Amino acid sequence: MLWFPSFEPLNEQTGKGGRYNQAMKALIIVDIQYDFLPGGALPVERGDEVIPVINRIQDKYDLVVATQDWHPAKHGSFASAHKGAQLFEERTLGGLPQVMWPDHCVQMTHGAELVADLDQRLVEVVFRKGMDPKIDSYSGFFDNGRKKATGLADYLKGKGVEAVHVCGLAADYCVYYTAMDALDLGFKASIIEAATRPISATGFEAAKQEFLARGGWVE
Ligand code: VGL
Ligand code: ZN
Repeated sequence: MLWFPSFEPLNEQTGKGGRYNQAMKALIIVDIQYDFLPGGALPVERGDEVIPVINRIQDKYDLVVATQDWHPAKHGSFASAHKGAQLFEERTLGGLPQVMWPDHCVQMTHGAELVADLDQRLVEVVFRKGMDPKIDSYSGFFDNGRKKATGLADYLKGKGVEAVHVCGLAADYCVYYTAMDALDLGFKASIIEAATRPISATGFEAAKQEFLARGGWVE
């Protein structure tokens, strides 16, 4: 007979057995890269302050993963790739609304590297995003058109993760979109406010309301 550990009955006393993977909670550390820190190409005000906070909380999770914005030069989200575009104005890219960002997180540049002060000892996998020049990718799960998955959802589900806690930069873009997609994918999801900073404070206030209304929590 084919024996598989997931068929072991759950022992209520020890908590052992039962499903192959017990309910797990994961920390997702979003885009802690030099370009998002003060002095970087797309700086988030006081973005550096989240790093010691993130380092302190990592060991409270069963699993820690990170994301990395990883654009080719001349990525379609860069204002420099569009004739006459102003920084931060809204245009379109492949039929989707697109903010015209300064060049940032260009592959193999210092600005794209994960910050050395981030303790990576517990980070099991780094999921890269934003490689396709024709579409931006705020969420760690999918590109903005949801055409391609990064593999993060399958990875987390394969590990038995039920709840994700999202931190990092920037609160109103990649953190928010990652947390919203997590809810859509059936995870419980929170945003850790002390461990994130926004590009726009008002943008993040609106994002938080959307996230709470969708069933997320802010801790
Ligand atoms: C991000 C804008 C453009 C982020 C990435 O990490 O929040 N924001 N690319
Ligand atoms: Zn980007």
